Amino acid sequence: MKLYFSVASPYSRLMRIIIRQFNIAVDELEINPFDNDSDFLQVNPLAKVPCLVLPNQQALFDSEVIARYLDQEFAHSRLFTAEPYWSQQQFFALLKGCLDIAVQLRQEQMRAELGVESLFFKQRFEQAILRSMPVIEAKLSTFESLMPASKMLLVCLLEYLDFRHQQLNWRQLAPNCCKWLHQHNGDSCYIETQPSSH
Ligand SMILES: N[C@@H](CCC(=O)N[C@@H](CS)C(=O)NCC(=O)O)C(=O)O
Repeated sequence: MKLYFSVASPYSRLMRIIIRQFNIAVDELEINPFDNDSDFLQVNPLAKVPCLVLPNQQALFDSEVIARYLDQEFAHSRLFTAEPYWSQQQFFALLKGCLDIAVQLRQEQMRAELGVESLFFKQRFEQAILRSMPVIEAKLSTFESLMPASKMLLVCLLEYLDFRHQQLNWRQLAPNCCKWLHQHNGDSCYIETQPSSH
């Protein structure tokens, strides 16, 4: 299998954490999705990473589809299983939604570099993240144990906020998430996949 990824992408990071945690044989191919490489566009017309290409050449995207595929094939379907079931699924959706907005906010930074930033959307995205952090903090404490996929995604989210949006100072709004992060981001699969912008 082949994974198209970028080191700055938090969605790609989730894939790379799963791949490491379960020792899945995957060739990781680093790309910049904005380069519009023709081989990449052939497998994912959306031009977004991550994208997994299976041995039969079938391409899988987006990150949640790939994660659920890897879970079923290589992780005994444990990654998305925890009780209470719907609360755990909802929490995953909350984290993913917050990450989507953090990535949109990053795109506003890129637009600012092009001189076409929208203050309205920048503030809207920032406010959504700032509203979500205390909700994530409160919900986190309600689970006896967190669904494994959510644990991985929460590390990806919090460290992406540190990487791209330090000005938001999420630790002030979610001090228990900060403690939680220190207890959960030390494994090699997290350290090896930390975001960078090289
Ligand atoms: N919903 C997609 C989002 C993927 C995504 O937005 N990836 C970003 C990098 S973090 C990307 O490839 N952006 C390129 C673009 O927007 O053209 C997923 O979960 O995989």
